[in-house]
Amino acid sequence: MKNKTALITGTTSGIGEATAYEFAKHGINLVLCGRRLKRLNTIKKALERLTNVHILNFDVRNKDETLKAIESLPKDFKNIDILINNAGNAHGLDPIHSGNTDDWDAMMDINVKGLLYVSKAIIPQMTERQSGHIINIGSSAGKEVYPKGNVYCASKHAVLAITEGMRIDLNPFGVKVGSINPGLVETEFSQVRFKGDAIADNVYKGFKALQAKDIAEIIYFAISRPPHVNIADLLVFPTAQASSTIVKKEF
Ligand code: NDP
Ligand code: 8X3
Repeated sequence: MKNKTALITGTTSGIGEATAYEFAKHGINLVLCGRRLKRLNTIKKALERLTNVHILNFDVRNKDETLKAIESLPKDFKNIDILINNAGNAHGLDPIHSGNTDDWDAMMDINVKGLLYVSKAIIPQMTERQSGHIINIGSSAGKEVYPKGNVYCASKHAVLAITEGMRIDLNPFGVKVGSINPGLVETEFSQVRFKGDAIADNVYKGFKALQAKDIAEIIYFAISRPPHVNIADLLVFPTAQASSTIVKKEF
């Protein structure tokens, strides 16, 4: 994996940040992305002891900003071997009849369109070189719709459809495409979903949720398989979780 370069979106917290740490341990050159520049700088400083790190500070909702940021990569970071499309989040948990349209826009713009913009900026160099690996972070919510999950679940179902589409279209070029689909992972996800409301603190109480590092290790496993092996689609739950709505809690 040494001498490979990975671009990971959403590296300022949670799964993306843990994946950056995991990749750095294995000497993978990193392009860290996110909106919170201060955090990007802190993580860069920590990881530079292990590998080469470059920061791209952009909002995936902004198409021009996204394309320009990726276009601006310096020579040493320009060839992206591994793309981890991780940036994303849920906004709100409301029944469809009282959902907030700004929340809907945010989820579709970030989770679906943002992922497409980043991919659009990077895929041509992979097809040109006839190599590359793209992993899209979907969700158990992309396989199963749960009450009040409506638009978030739709956005993650879209991620899975896009992953399949990419795998089919990029097959002739030898580019690997797969998705990793976690259940409940204890990150800033619920703080964002509930906009800082105290309800977010209860989401991971009473059971051992997945940790960001658990998913980061699985992502590293996926990208470090031999050339003929592609992990196309992986669903990962904490042991306490059986489906989106069945979680064994012990209080
Ligand atoms: P976090 O909230 O901890 O991390 C989300 C990351 O996405 C942050 O680094 C954030 O960076 C980035 N991000 C959000 N919006 C934007 C934007 N507009 N432009 C650029 N970057 C953005 O959550 P997780 O680590 O849990 O989430 C990572 C992925 O995993 C998401 O796609 C999520 O849907 C998925 N997932 C999470 C699960 C969970 O239970 N936690 C389970 C299944 C899937 P910044 O704010 O600095 O821009
Ligand atoms: C995150 C998992 O169940 O909170 O995608 O939607 S869930």
